[in-house]
Amino acid sequence: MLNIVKARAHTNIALIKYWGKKDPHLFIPMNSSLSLTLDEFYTDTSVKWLPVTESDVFYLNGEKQSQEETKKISAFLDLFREKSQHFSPIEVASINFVPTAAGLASSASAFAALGAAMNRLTGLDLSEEDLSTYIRRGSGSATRSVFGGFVQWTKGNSHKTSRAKFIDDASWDIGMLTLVVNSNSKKISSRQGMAHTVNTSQFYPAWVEAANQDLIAIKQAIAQRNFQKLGEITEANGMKMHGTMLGANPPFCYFEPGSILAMNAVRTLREQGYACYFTMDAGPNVKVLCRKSQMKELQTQFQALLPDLTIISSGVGQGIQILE
Ligand code: 2P0
Repeated sequence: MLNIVKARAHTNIALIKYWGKKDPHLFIPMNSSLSLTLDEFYTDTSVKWLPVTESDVFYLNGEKQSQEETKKISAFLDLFREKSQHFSPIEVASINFVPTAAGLASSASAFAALGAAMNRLTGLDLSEEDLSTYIRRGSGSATRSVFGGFVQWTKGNSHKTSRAKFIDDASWDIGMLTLVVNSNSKKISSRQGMAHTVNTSQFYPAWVEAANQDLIAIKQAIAQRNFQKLGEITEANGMKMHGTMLGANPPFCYFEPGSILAMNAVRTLREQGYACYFTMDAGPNVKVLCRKSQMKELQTQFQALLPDLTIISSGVGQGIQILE
């Protein structure tokens, strides 16, 4: 058996959002989602067996993490230890490669990289789809980071059936700009936000229905390589997700003034003929789906309209990789 393994996973941005859990313990979502994997943001994680007399240790960006943080990681490692029946403690060392001030949380790439490394270390060698069912239990969005390009997370109804599926390699002139409105960490975590929405939002049932329809439509757009349709569905789906939060009790909102300005800038540039569409996650930053070939020019245009914002461009990322 190997003693040390290092793996890489890229983050992903949902075009059809995951927002709400049916089973919080198993991370079974209320609706299926679909994402684009990005090459600019990723996590490298190595895992190493430790002697049985020691306990799990977790280093993030070179710093040893607290017992509380390590406990969360240990619970995830246990899934792999139980499945493989190898119960030794493990040292986890992760480095997040997210451009400074990107303001992007990285639980997707983090759990995907850790899961990929554990899959190899324990000798389980599960297929990527099967591995995604374990990765899901670290963080829902991580399920989709198993593959590159466009990826679906099929909601399923059990540990085995809630899994990632590769849809398309997105090699048809696709890119994404991140307009960094605020790089501080968010006040309401996605986990809290989605639970509060499921429990209290009058709009929630309509969201689930809309997400199901949007998923079918976006897959058609991808199959037809219809960028305009892809963008329109992405933009509308993101806003419907944010609408559910305005219908929660009490309501809450991730938009900041700068988010509205950034979305308006997308509309302005679209009116000028650029193919660009926005989406937002559980934070104030605005992500812009665009043509890779227009990304440089668009970045200049956005910077002129929004001079104070940091703008990061990214191409399409690949799926999990074993590095050594
Ligand atoms: C998504 N988000 O589909 C949605 C859209 C944020 C908004 O998945 O509780 O960190 O770990 O499953 O995956 C962020 O939530 O939540 C997220 P958990 P996660 O990308």
